[in-house]
Amino acid sequence: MSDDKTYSGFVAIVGKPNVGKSTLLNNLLGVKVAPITPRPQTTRKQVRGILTEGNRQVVFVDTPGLHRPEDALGTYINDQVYEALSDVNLILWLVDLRHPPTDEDRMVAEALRPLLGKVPIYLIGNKKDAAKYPEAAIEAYRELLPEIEAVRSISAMDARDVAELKAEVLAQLPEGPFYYPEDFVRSDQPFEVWIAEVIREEAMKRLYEEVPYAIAVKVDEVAERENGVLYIHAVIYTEREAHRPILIGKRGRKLKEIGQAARKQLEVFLNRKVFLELEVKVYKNWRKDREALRELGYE
Ligand SMILES: Nc1nc2c(ncn2[C@@H]2O[C@H](COP(=O)(O)OP(=O)(O)OP(=O)(O)O)[C@@H](O)[C@H]2O)c(=O)[nH]1
Ligand SMILES: [Mg+2]
Repeated sequence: MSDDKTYSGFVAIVGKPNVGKSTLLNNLLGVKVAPITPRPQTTRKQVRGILTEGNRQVVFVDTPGLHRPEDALGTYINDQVYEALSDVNLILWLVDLRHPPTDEDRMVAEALRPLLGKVPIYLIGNKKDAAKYPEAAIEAYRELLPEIEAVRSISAMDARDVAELKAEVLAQLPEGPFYYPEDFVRSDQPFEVWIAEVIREEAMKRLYEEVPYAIAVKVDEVAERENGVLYIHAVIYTEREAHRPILIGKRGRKLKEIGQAARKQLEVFLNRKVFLELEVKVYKNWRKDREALRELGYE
């Protein structure tokens, strides 16, 4: 046996919105690379997370939740999922054990069905910690795709469950070259995009009804200041004039809260002082417009 063999592969994490895909990705990596909120459709683009352990490297691909699209953004989101399913070595299909399958889970099962026999698919029942009837639930999900390769129940927030799943995934990898340098520890997202996602996460957590879905964040300046502070300017776009006062809040309180929370998160991750300036702009009906989507980074 030679020691210089390497093993590698792509592993897609798929499922309907809000089942805990990004939580699982972040905890598999031990670094937060994807935004997490209690709201469905938080993730909008694929996020790759790279994990290297010894001679094994896995590229996890976190995907948005597959759902019934209502606009151009929704279609874009679903396309991101279908794209992520091609050419992977393993698929982790996440479901929520707190309830039985819904139409959206059936939609995911239908998307996966043609891949049976071609790629191993693991059914991962998540949120075990909060489920009343986890055994009954996982059986109901298994029935959607009975030929599935393996079935597990986990809590993506439980370190031991995540470690076990990680070991299993690493053991599955075929022989192959590393796709990223060994010391590449985060995601493939550009720095500005990662910052924008942190801001969008903190904004989504503090907004209600359709407003969290109607925003997009773009970082347009990142600059080193002489005093060691990292200066960041970002714009929060929303699709309607009526959203502007909601985003800004009484006496600017809401925007300030969002900015403070995002700044704190950035400072912790970057381990340095950050000065974050946020601006709110209206971009009429951006979610319905392909061109606007591209401009806002969804391309
Ligand atoms: N109780 C419990 N909650 C969890 C678990 N995993 C994730 N959550 C919560 O579920 C919510 C959604 O988590 P996300 O990781 O954003 O889910 P997602 O599947 O990436 O969602 P989308 O990006 O919208 O498709 C958050 O409030 C998480 O804290 C778990 O194992 N147990
Ligand atoms: Mg997500």
